[in-house]
Amino acid sequence: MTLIAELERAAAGFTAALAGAASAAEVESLRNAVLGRKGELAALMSRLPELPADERPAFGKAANAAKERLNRLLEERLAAFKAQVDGASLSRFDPSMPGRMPERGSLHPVTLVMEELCRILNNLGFETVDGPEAETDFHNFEALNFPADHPARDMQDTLFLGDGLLMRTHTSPMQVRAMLERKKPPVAVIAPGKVYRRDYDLTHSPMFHQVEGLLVDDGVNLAHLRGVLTHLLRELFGPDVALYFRPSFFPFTEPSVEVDMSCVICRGSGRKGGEDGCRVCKGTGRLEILGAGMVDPAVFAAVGFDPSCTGFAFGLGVERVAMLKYGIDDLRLFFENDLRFLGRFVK
Ligand code: FA5
Repeated sequence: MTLIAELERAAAGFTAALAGAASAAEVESLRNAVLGRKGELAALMSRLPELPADERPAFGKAANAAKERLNRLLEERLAAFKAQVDGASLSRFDPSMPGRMPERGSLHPVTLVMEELCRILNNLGFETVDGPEAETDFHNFEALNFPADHPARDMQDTLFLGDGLLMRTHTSPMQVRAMLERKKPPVAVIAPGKVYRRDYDLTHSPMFHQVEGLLVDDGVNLAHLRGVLTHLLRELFGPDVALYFRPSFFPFTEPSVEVDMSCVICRGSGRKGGEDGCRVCKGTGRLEILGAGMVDPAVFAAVGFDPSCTGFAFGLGVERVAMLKYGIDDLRLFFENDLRFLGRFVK
């Protein structure tokens, strides 16, 4: 029998065996036996030198064509077996089985509160501004009426970077930048961001977040400040929240106030569940929530505004608001990245 006839017989045998194969595994073993490196086809090819030189190209061509055709047939047969298996598993599909839910992420609680604060204040017309976290002494202290030897600098444990730079200790330097940029009133801005102090305990962290607000315009007074803060805190904590202004001191505001609000847990009663002392407000019925005041004329002078301008500023700690809003009593939880804690905020 000629070599080419042997090739045709092998191809016919392979086609018949493929048609009779009962499983994908059988098809795979046929692949090895016929098309594999030591298979029938390879053995025929190795006999090429037996042919006269002028017949070799025709045989080579026929062998390659057969190999291609058989490969295609084999892949078709394998695909048919796979489709059968898929069909069978689909028929076992139980639509009443509970699904496997993908894990869902959420925004960090501090981000959620920060975004809510900004949304409420943006709706009142305050524009959001940004500024550097590594600040100059001028923007963080000097322009805010803290001269170099002012004892009020001791209130904030500053992380100094050298070369006149420091990690900003509050968001107030951004109000200085906003006034310098705008050059004259009106100014209505909020400045959210990270701030840094050498501080660490249950309620203090070395990095935390503040949102600062500033309004400078004709005839701005404490009543406007009270109106804005009342709206802000009621939007955040509910319509029954009461506000209390206590005299305080900040170098950059005069008069300055510390703002308390009625306790969100005991609703200002100081008692909880028949007990005497509410744990959150320690029985006082009030919670300290933010610092504020009328902008000191010295600040206006430092940024080149007319010192007779009028304006108010306020600043609050975002973690503090988030702790009250979500009933969290350890601020460090915010920064431990524990998914059991963060998972509580998935909507
Ligand atoms: C200030 O930082 C002022 N710049 C706020 C201000 C702005 C007053 C404009 C007047 C006008 P104070 O140091 O009190 O103020 O900080 C504000 C809030 O930041 C505090 O009420 C507290 O909620 C929060 N806070 C302070 N230190 C920490 C800390 N280490 N960790 C977490 N929150 C803190």
